[in-house]
Amino acid sequence: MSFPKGFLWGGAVAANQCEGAYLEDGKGLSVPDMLLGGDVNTPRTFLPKTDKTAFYPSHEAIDFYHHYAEDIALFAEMGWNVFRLSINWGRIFPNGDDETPNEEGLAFYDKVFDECKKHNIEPLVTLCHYEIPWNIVTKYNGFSDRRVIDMFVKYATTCMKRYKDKVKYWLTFNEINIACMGEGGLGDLYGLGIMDPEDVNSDERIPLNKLKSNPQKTFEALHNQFVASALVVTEGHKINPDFMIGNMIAHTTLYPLTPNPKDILAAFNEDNFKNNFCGDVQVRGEYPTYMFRYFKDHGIDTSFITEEDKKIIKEGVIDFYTFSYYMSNCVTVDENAEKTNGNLATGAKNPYLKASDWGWQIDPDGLRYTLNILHDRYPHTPLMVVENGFGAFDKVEEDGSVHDTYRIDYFRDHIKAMDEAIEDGVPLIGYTTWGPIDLVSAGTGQYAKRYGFIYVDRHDDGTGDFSRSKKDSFYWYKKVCESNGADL
Ligand code: P53
Repeated sequence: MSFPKGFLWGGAVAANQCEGAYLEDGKGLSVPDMLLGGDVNTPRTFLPKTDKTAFYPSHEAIDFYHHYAEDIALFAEMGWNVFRLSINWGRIFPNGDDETPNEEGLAFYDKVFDECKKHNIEPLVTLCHYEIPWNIVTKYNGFSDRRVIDMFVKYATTCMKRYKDKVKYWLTFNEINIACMGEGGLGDLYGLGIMDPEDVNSDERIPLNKLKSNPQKTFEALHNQFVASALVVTEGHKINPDFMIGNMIAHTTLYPLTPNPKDILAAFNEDNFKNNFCGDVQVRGEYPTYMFRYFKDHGIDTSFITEEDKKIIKEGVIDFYTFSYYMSNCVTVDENAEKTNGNLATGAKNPYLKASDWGWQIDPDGLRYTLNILHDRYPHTPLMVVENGFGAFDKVEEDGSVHDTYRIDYFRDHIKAMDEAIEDGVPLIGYTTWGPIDLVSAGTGQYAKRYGFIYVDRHDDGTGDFSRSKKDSFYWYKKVCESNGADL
């Protein structure tokens, strides 16, 4: 067993997927509040005019807003020393462009962080986990407008000043590379808050993968996020030099499907674009050369990368690199190869791996491999796995128990893989599992895709009383945290 003393063990959630209370205490609408649910075969849809008869899962989510004390007490019972959560931008600046912050929103997170402190749990705060205020989408077309950089920096520094003695670990944008992953405008909307005006004003329900997309705008907006993220790193260190400020990348590990050199090259290029590009900018402080080839091939005008912005990006490199890891996929030039159906992260099917009911291929060895290649790529940067988990249908027994051995198996194998990676010399500082408590799925909007150690009585038809109960995995993860990863 090689987990160092002080290793961070905990879980991760996002405000929009757990808080609910979507208009309470002055909160404004944010992107997820406009989305209906789907399932593994049905994409989520955007419904512009709030329809009272439709079911928007984020509006109540799991009502963490009113259950936070109870939930954090359960986390503490598991022996956590870290809790990753996001601040919902729209609670602090309801329209994104407000002059002054909303005190009630700020007060809510004071209470949450105080509760963490009471239990000796260190908060790890994501400043933007898809929660771009809806007004920023409709009025500015998201991050494609440079004025939104200042809005984000103002929001982030407001939080950093307010919580400077309560929060040490910060992440700027969740899965900043989602813009490079989605089909159609899905990544644009979630990650960048971009939406074509025609789609914004539509009366029809639009499946997320059918939203219009304009790659030139996508890359300009992503660039603006790099600038915003770098400015927040620089400003954050002025607010408190002890802050550890990181990035966050959705890492779907990619392998060539065959030894055909064309597959090797295709996998290499796709890996660079999807997994490495954003991290390279945020860790190395400059655009990698392979992206200029990409931009040229795709007719992207790169004049938005100005000398001044380059300086900002160089100065604002992150302190630690964090990523989500759920699965791996294969890449091939063979168009007839069988595909997985893992929304946002589709690829060729790997004949050696099993998949979840949502088509996400289970690959713990891929985590050891990924940690090693990341360390090799960024040798001086500490790494943290801030999402990893298994979405599954759970069955509640008559006595209320949930025997989720499949989830325990998934975690055990991935924790062993991290152990091996540390043994390999990887500077891994912590691990937060995704969805330690059941919550709304980002990809499908379902409650039925459950990730938790804690079961929440809430269902896709809107029924349930939000009560919490412990699954078998709860007791198992408690052992893991309390033994610093020795007792698996
Ligand atoms: P859900 C796709 C691929 C990898 C990570 O996802 C992803 C996605 C988006 O679906 O997102 C992260 O809920 C994200 C979380 C999300 C989690 O993965 O679709 O940061 O917000 O809930 C799991 O099963």
